[in-house]
Amino acid sequence: MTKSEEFMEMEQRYGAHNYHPLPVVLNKGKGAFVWDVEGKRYFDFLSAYSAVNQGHCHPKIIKALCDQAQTLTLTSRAFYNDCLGPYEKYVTEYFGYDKVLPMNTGAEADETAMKLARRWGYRVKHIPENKAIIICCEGNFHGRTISIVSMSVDPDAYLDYGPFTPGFIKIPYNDTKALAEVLDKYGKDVAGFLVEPIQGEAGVYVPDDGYLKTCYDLCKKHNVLFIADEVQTGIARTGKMLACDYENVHPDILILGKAISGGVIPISAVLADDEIMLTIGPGEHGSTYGGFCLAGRVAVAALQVVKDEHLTEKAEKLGKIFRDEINKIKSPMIEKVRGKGLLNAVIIKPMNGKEAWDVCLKMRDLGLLAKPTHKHIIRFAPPLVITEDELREAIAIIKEAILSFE
Ligand code: IF1
Repeated sequence: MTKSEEFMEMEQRYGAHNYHPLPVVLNKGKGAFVWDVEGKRYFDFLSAYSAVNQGHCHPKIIKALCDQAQTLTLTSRAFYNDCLGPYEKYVTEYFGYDKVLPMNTGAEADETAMKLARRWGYRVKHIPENKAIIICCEGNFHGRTISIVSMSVDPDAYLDYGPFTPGFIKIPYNDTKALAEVLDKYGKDVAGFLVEPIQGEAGVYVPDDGYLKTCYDLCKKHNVLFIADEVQTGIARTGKMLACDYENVHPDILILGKAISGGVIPISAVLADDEIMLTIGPGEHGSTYGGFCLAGRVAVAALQVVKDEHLTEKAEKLGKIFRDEINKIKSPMIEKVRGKGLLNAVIIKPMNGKEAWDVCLKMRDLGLLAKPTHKHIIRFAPPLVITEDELREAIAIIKEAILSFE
């Protein structure tokens, strides 16, 4: 039995079976690369679902982690510390909001945003008690808690997890008419509209130009909060600091996660101005590790790397090269390429009994890791620190893998 097989068998035996990983066992990461336990190097084209935008084990982020870890890791929010205030100042100025509510995972941040929207709905908009509605989009992915899967239309996400949280109206994504109709009918009881600027899990579904701005304007017309889940699209991934920046939309509530820590520790954040944020008072929400010392130091370092290394501009430039080059590959397997910046996906048309999973296995053999989402869509999202030469080398691997099935 190889070392890889040993580790895979251990996970099978002792771990819950809530994932179906690609058969590869990693034990090292640096920049755009990861290595398996047999020492083979791979391009990482998933970046832990856009958490590792700054590249694996970025020295400046790791230094911030190690320095703080040897000093003070966690005080809880029962006391003040010298990390949280500086982080809160940094991140609110970075994105242009009055305040931040620090949490740990993206799902917790989405839950926090929904609680804030409901609180604002009752205490500022004066929606009748327990009548607040949040509008969400079909095809969404906001995490895996019971309230979040109550918004899902994906049976894998919600089946046999009921009963579900009430108060959600689902509308088709990329459909401003549907939003307008729901707001005309229920607007007075609607607290917020929760949307991903690009739907990641749905297969990097990029909405029409103007979609976000039109939705934002409809929300303003009906005194409804525009809530952007930028957990996956944020932090330079799409070629702008936030995907909402493409349409100059400033969300009323901004949800961040993943790359806010550069893939080092779980950090998420909910940003909003005082009218919304101060509807939650002491003892009314929180988390043991939310905004803890390590998070404060790591997040500042990780966000500074994004600016210092111009990762937004890089993602924009390299994303165009990626889509142009993939579109040049002449293969009936490539049905469509879509994305923005370095958040892209290729829709694979099965051929000769081979499908997206087989393409991913072949790419693995050739030294590149990516994984299908929804069977026929392969997401390609390398760390934003990848160089143009490395990107072109990776594209050559993708091309060789796809053409190998002809
Ligand atoms: C897994 C998907 C992606 C997210 C958006 C909130 C969250 C996520 C837009 C929750 C998390 C992760 C979860 C991860 C796989 C990955 C994923 F396939 F699950 F759907 F990226 F598309 N909002 N997405 O994308 O953040 O609680 O996970 O920190 O394995 O579940 P989280």
